Amino acid sequence: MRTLLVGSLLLLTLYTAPALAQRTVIFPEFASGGGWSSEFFFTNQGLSQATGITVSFFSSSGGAISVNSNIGANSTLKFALNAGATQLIKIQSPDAVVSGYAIATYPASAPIRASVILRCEQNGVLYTEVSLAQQEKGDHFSFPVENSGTFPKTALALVNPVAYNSSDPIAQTIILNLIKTDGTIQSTQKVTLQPGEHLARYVDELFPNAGVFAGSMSVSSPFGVGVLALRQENNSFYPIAVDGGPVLGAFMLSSAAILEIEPNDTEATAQNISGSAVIAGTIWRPGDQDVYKFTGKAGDIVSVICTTLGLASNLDSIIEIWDSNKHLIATNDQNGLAPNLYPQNDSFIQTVLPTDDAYFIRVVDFWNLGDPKYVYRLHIRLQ
Ligand SMILES: [Ca+2]
Ligand SMILES: [Ca+2]
Repeated sequence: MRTLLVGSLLLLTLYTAPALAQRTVIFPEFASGGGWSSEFFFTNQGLSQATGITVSFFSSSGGAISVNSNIGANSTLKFALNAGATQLIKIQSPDAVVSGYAIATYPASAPIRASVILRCEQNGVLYTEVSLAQQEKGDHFSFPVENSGTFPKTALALVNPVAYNSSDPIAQTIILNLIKTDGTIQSTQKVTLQPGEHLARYVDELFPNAGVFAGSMSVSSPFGVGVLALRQENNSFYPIAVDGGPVLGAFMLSSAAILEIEPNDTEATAQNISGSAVIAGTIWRPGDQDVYKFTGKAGDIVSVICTTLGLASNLDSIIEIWDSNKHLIATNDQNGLAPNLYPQNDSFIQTVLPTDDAYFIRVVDFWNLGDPKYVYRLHIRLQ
């Protein structure tokens, strides 16, 4: 359904934002100095020249870092790539250690891929050489975690890039869940990052009670973050594949579904929900909206899954959470699971409530369509 209509959506996008459309990707970690070096490779996979490509470097606090490179010294390096061409950017090592993250921007239509090789050498001995691919913007991520108290250790880096929210830089509270091998949640942590901030920690620093652990970590943010995971053995680091999707099963509820009650299309007619609940609803006509109201406290975590799994539904959901002042807290269209592999039309939000307030969850169809077959289950989990 989405695939059939992508052409018209693309035309709409081009019409509303014709010339300046850009794609932003992130490298959640880079380092140079003190034996560390970083080499970036940008390749134009397309058939025409791409101009105005930028890569910018930031410290852990989000300030611009000027780097010395083979194509010049600056905090933002700009270049063009002919079709098929590769640009190598080698950050030349200063004496002091410089670390942080990098953001690259490409013309939206240019198929450019990039990776960075982080290398650490001490007294002629190579300890670490890690190749990391560029990361696309996403709200949800997950990756495997192992913690033993000694080695191997899992480390992660999180970034709240200003470039993702350039019109209105905001602090973001990121939710980290340690999920056991049986699919249940061992523990949950909240990490707030100021605009531009970068944080690198071992898993057992973020979860001091992790103990001997094997499983996965699910990461959720309201407006997109950068996430990197590394495995450390003694002095060496190895990359861990970070998937651009959450672990959903841990947040499904098994309680009996409550039936949706229409009319519920506005805040005034919203259906009240107390505590965690599963709702059986339907976007029963084109333009239908279903609004649910709950009371939350500052710091509460709310997880919402809108799923059509097993329902033979045509719904392509979008879900949103609003506060009582009509301020959008979080929104999700596709849940981030790998495209072309899994049903992509379901939605997932996991977010921290900012204040004590009445909140509204709104369910709509992406295409503004609807009929009695547009059924869904809404799993609302408050903790
Ligand atoms: Ca409905
Ligand atoms: Ca409705």
